[in-house]
Amino acid sequence: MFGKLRSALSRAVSSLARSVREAAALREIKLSDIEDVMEEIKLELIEAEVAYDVAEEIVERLAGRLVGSKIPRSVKLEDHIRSVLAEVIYEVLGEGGLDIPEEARARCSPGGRPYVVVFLGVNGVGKTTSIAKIAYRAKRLGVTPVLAAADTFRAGAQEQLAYHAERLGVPIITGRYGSDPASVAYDAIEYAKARNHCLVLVDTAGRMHTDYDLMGELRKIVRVSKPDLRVLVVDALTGNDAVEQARMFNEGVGVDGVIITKADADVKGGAALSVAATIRKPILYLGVGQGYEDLEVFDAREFVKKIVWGNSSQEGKR
Ligand SMILES: Nc1nc2c(ncn2[C@@H]2O[C@H](COP(=O)(O)OP(=O)(O)OP(=O)(O)O)[C@@H](O)[C@H]2O)c(=O)[nH]1
Ligand SMILES: [Mg+2]
Repeated sequence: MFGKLRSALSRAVSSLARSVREAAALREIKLSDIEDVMEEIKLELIEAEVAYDVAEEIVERLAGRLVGSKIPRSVKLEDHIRSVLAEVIYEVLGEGGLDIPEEARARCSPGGRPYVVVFLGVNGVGKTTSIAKIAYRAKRLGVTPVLAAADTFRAGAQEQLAYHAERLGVPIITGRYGSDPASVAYDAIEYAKARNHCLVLVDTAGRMHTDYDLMGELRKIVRVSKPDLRVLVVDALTGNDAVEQARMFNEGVGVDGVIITKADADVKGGAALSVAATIRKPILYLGVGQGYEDLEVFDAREFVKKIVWGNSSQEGKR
């Protein structure tokens, strides 16, 4: 995963080390020592599908930290640069988020309102699959979620979610095709309240982020179901388009957290970083395959370690 981003960062460390080695031995680092190499690093990041603005922010923060600094003699130059780079990326990326089933369990109270999560995103990004994975995770934690099949738009969507509900042994509220998706979400919440379920996961129809009618429909679902969390699902493989989607959904409906799917097939790795940095919302999970277990809680520190130091314990498995 993320090989391209990792090698771009690794090259960045080597080039920076080369250009500051002499300067650092004699005096403080000046902007002129690193200007060229900063431009090179920016381009490398963009090639790894880091959004332009985000690449620029990383490079500016990096220069801000290095210019005027003296490298302590006691540390290896490359290691020093690497830890500065890791800090910068961590700042730009932000913290990870919460784990939905854990959160639902923590807030659960008899007779209380269930924890309601609405999933948003364009067609085929993996909304329904991610819901099934979270339902699986919730069940293992002893929380039985109610699924709301509020995609009454795409043929087969109801059956697709019902198939997962049956396999996972969790209740589902469905609706007729063409019926109001907001009412399906509402019914699922009422069902959960009546039977003391702590979590409701609302599936919605995929839509183009440019489709304002459908955006309006999503806003209605959100108004009616008053979710505790609006989760945007984006596909890592769509690269820069994922950033555009994030911006549009965040402005059009509001987004509280993000799931990046298909990270297992993503060699570039820029999307995760760019989406979180652009809308300043936490990444909650990475989708890493098609099975129910293929969902990783996103750990920002671990992610940064993986892409900057490249020695994660997870890495050997892929
Ligand atoms: N490799 C991989 N495939 C995934 C992942 N998440 C979802 N998929 C696949 O992506 C395809 C689309 O997933 P869906 O869950 O149907 O996507 P959706 O967003 O609900 O699609 P619509 O309902 O049409 O908008 C399926 O073939 C999934 O198996 C992932 O993390 N990794
Ligand atoms: Mg779907």
